[in-house]
Amino acid sequence: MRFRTLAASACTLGALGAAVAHKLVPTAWFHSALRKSSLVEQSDMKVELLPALTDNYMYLLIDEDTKEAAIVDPVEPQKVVDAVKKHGVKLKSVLTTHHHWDHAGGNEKLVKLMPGLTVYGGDDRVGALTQKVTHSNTFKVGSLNVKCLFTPCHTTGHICYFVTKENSTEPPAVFTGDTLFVAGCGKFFEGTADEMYKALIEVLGRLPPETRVYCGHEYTINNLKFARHVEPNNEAIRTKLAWAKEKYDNGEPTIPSTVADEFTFNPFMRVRENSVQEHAGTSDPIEAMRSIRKEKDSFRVPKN
Ligand SMILES: N[C@@H](CCC(=O)N[C@@H](CS)C(=O)NCC(=O)O)C(=O)O
Ligand SMILES: [Zn+2]
Ligand SMILES: [Zn+2]
Repeated sequence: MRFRTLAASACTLGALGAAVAHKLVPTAWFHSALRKSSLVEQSDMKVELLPALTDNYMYLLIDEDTKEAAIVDPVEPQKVVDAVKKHGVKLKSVLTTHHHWDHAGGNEKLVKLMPGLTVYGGDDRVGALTQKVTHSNTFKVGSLNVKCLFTPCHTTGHICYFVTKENSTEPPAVFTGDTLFVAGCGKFFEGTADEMYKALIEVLGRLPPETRVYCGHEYTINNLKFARHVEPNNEAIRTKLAWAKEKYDNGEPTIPSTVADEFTFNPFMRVRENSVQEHAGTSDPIEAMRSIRKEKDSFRVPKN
């Protein structure tokens, strides 16, 4: 059983080859098997982080007032059904960030397991879509307000979901899929540096600074190693990297972060800073965005 899992994982390493695989895969396998779920509890909303696949996250969002819930990117539907049962909540909706299989690939199975769900998304390629949304559309999850933020670039139909509770003193939440990661951003598969600049700086960057950021993947350590390469003298990056390694070693998530924190260590959120622009060899923030994304696409992540 164990051997088969390792063999399958090795295939996905492609060009790295079998020699490297036999050293790397057991560690990665060990960690992905041990990834813990975790619960962020506020009096207005709860968010349960549900690890899925190798490094994806699904998020169960619970409105404490009504016990109604939504699930973000339910790629492993059975885990969602189990979590819904465990919390004793009424699952009403699916919030799909984008159509890629590692995010939307469980939608069809989930609606079969739990008929009647509203499936939100911003792209006709999203499986089982019932409610197509675009920028500034709003809807409710129980008493929580959800606002759709259109952030095209990783894909042309990418949506982030911003969640608030009226009159609450607690921080809002944003589910950012493959647009904003902790210390990184998604690849520009279907868009441009200009679009990612708008998404990160003008849309997500203008949310309240305390907003908790729940992203689509656990990429934090690799992202911070690239961030350190861009800004070797940024102490916030080094501190966050040491913290993230400790979390990883305990099988714990590095999520959520906050919008304010992202501005201190995420190079893609820092393209207006001199240090990032100097590294990119430009004084234009959009050119800097283009340059560091291109560089990260072929960045060889160091061991330490
Ligand atoms: N570099 C990724 C490879 C997988 C990948 O391409 N992921 C997509 C999202 S499914 C992405 O946009 N990654 C952002 C990045 O590599 O900086 C990893 O660390 O495993
Ligand atoms: Zn994606
Ligand atoms: Zn993804």
